[in-house]
Amino acid sequence: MGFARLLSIRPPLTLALALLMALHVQSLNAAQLRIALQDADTGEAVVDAVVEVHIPVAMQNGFSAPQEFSVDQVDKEFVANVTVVNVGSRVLFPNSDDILHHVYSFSPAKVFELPLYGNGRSVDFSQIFEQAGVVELGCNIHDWMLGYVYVAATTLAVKTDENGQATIDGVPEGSYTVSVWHPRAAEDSAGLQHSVEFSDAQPSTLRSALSLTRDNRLRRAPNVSRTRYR
Ligand SMILES: [Cu+2]
Repeated sequence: MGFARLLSIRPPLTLALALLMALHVQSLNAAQLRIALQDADTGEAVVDAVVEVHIPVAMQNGFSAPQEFSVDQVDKEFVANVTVVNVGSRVLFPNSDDILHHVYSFSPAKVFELPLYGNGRSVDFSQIFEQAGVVELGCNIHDWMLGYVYVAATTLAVKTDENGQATIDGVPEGSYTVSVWHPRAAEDSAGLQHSVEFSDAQPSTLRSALSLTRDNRLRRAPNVSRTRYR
């Protein structure tokens, strides 16, 4: 076997090795979180809870690309009731009803107002959410309309489904705080904050029970005087 032949097979080998190493590094960096939440009192699944993995700011590159979301208004309700977005994302607030709505928020993370508008309005009804936090949505016309935009620091946030379950993929290996938020979670509820170890060796699991207050989305009689500040 000549030296020339050895040289000729070297470049492809090097390339294959580089690809293998790249794949290996990627798999080392990716861990999964499996979430299951239940009501501490009833044992029922907790739907629309938001779970966020808090990675250090220095690691947030690659988890922060702004996206576009939509919170519709259907039958005088916000759909979805809870929407998870990451910082910098744009949220559209279309109106699918044949009546006017007047969307607003007084939450510190995003104060805004979209004065009376109807279906098919051509004026921009989008907002950009630059600050992490929970933004409570209301409508000046229909006081019971209540919705939430949860603005997460990164894309490592998700809301639980009808089974109280959710999955977050692509979490960097390490140990991070994982927070749980729900519109009806009692402030002193156990289970709102966890420290979770992430490794690509096996998925991490978060099974937790939340104490919830009673549903505050009660419809009010139309003649009850309204307050913008609830
Ligand atoms: Cu309305």
